[in-house]
Amino acid sequence: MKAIYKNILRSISEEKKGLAVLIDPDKMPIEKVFGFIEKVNQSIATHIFVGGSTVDDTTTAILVATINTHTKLPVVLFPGDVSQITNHADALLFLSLISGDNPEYLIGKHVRAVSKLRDSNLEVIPTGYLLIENGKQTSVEKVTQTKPLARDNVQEIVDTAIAGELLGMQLIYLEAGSGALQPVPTEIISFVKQALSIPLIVGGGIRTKQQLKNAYDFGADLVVIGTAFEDDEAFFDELKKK
Ligand code: 1GP
Repeated sequence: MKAIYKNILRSISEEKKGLAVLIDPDKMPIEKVFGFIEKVNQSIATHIFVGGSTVDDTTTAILVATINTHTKLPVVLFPGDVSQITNHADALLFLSLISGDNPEYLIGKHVRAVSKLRDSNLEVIPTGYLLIENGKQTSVEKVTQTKPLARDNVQEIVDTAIAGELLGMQLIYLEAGSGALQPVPTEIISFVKQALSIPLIVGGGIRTKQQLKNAYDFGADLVVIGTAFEDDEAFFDELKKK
């Protein structure tokens, strides 16, 4: 087992929660990286995730290399597409969109990723990715041509997460979608967490310290926040390391 996943497991055993700051290469000009990463470094963030739905490979590679020279935090790819896989990162969430039935996002893109992974040192972490309905269409829905799981069908969400674990996924990620109006409901987080023995990631629409606390209190092991930091870097001030 490689270091980044091992550290996530160790944090859980020590009851420490994780926070990943998500950087979308489309929205982060290189000249802004230094100042932004300084704020990340001074915050309680434990990981930096990089990914977006529409960026090209060179942009992501340059951005990840630049981020990595400014931080000691693990930089983890959260790719919207195979083209975003770069060796400059430390790890890759190898995402399977198990809430949907599009074979491209269950196996197709994974096969195409292999030529990029063959000679790489990236830690590859198989991750079951579940899109949860949040009231408006998300870009994941549009890009992948899949429907999210209905938020009132908790049993189906729990069963999908368990199926992911049984398939050998090492993480389960409950996603409301970037900029979601409402985060994943705490009831869903709680039921899914109780059903799993692997770590649980929650993201999408978390904009306040209280929403972050709620996600942790109800069972998220690692929370991902992107839009709230993009919209207002002052949010980092509320999340400073003590
Ligand atoms: C999106 O879960 C992440 O894939 C983060 O969402 O941008 O809404 O924080 P936000």
